[in-house]
Amino acid sequence: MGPTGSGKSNFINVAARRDGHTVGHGLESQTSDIRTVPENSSTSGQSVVLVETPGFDDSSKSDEEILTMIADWLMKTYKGQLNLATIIYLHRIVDIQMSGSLQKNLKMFKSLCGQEAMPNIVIATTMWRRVWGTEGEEREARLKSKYWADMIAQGCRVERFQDTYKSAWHIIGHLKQDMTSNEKDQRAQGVENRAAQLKVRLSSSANKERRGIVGFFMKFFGVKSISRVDEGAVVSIAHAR
Ligand SMILES: Nc1nc2c(ncn2[C@@H]2O[C@H](COP(=O)(O)OP(=O)(O)O)[C@@H](O)[C@H]2O)c(=O)[nH]1
Ligand SMILES: [Mg+2]
Repeated sequence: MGPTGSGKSNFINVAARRDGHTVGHGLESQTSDIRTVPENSSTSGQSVVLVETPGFDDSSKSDEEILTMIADWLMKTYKGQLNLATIIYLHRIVDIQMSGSLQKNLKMFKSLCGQEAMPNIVIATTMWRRVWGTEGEEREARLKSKYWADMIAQGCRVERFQDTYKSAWHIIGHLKQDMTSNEKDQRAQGVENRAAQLKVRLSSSANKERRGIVGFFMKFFGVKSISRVDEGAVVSIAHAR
């Protein structure tokens, strides 16, 4: 998981020894924007499925659609035969600031996975070849102490992706024992509850944003009050000018 451009496709291509041209390989599937690639673990030979989910900044979909997609996938996986071994969250070390969009991605990711999943989570930083001197290390230290501290305290690992097959499998790590079906049920239930809460939060912040736009138009057109405000009203005031 991770924002668009954080290197998710690249990570999977390196871990599965695919170059860009073999995407769409017979065994791969890409349904509803979730890409799955079957592969064998480099260490144990166990069969593994590498999964790429879209980031919360996909311009073709709303946050709510992406949330639903990822939550449904997580629930289905917890309830199914697969064992969700490692969740990797990618972050580009070249990013100078934690922009609003990066913060939102991280917040949604944390809130959706929940505290109990933290020991299975690895934050992996990408694009180390594009930073110079101690720039990357300093940025990593700041991220660890400011934005990732709570996750680290809850058992999440932080690693650097060095763009190699070996590094990818080091990050994926030793595959954990299967969870009991009871644990899996609890995880699925947790995801369902948290996704529902997040949807409420998303829709209330969308409403706040809408009120913000209405307020802006009222000020702009010198309107003191509007008794019934909806998006249509704002559009017609805008057109009347
Ligand atoms: N140098 C470098 N480039 C990367 C790395 N990961 C991704 N890229 C490049 O960054 C761009 C976006 O990566 P991509 O894997 O498509 O990101 P996604 O949107 O998260 O799937 C592509 O042009 C990649 O070639 C990395 O670890 N190092
Ligand atoms: Mg991608």
